[in-house]
Amino acid sequence: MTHATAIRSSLQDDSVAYGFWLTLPSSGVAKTILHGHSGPSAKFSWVLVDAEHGLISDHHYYELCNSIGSENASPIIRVPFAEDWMIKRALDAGAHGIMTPMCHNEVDAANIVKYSKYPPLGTRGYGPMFAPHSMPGVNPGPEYDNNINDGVTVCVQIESRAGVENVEKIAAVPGIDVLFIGPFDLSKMMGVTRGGDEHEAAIKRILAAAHAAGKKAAIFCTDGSDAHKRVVQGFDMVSITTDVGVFRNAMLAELKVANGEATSNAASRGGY
Ligand code: 3PY
Ligand code: MG
Repeated sequence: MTHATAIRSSLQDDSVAYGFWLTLPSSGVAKTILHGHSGPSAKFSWVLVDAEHGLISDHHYYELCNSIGSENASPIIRVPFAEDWMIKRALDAGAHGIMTPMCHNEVDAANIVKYSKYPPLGTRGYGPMFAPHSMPGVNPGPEYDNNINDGVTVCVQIESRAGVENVEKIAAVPGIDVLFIGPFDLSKMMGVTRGGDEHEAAIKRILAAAHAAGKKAAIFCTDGSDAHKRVVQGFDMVSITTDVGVFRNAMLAELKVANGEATSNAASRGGY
């Protein structure tokens, strides 16, 4: 039996898996967004805990994973680099999935799978004393140990010209679950305009390669309309936006209203 994490269930259902980027090391921020959904019929099934570019590091992982897991969403930790010890630390703290930046070829991809799985499939070292705490209903011991190789969601970022050129071979690597596009690095690494023809052609190639190999395709989006466009295009998993992006935009929009430069179109609020 595979652990039915929120992200795994959502991807298996063939429904779109919506998530957002957490760059601040704050359970309060994560839970404020996740807790008690009222409004949209869709819900967030995952949160990307960004230890590559966010202000999050190793010692924040455990608390963040538990807070996110307690809201029936999956913490996916983006480690700073695809190294075995970084992936091990993320999984041992309770990540339901890992994401690695800059997967350039099938050798990178095979190593990432190897670091994410216990023997005989891989080389993950053993010591999951804390890992099941973020997985409601999963007991420590054999229940976690015997199922986590299949339960962990392995996401690799395709965000370089080499990654695109090798994407069919990357997608074919057993144990890779999700090809996750980083559109900003992709444009910079390819030396092309973000949103231009070459960039969009690369994105389409990654999407097609993932699906041809029976894998899932995901992409980082800047806002809801960007995400909607990608859902219509056929992406299985989209990150809507980032915590700090939303805070800044919303705060500046309210400042404009207060200053008389704009009229509010947000729902009026009666409290904090
Ligand atoms: C990119 O766009 O490069 C990303 O990795 C998204 O954070
Ligand atoms: Mg990137």
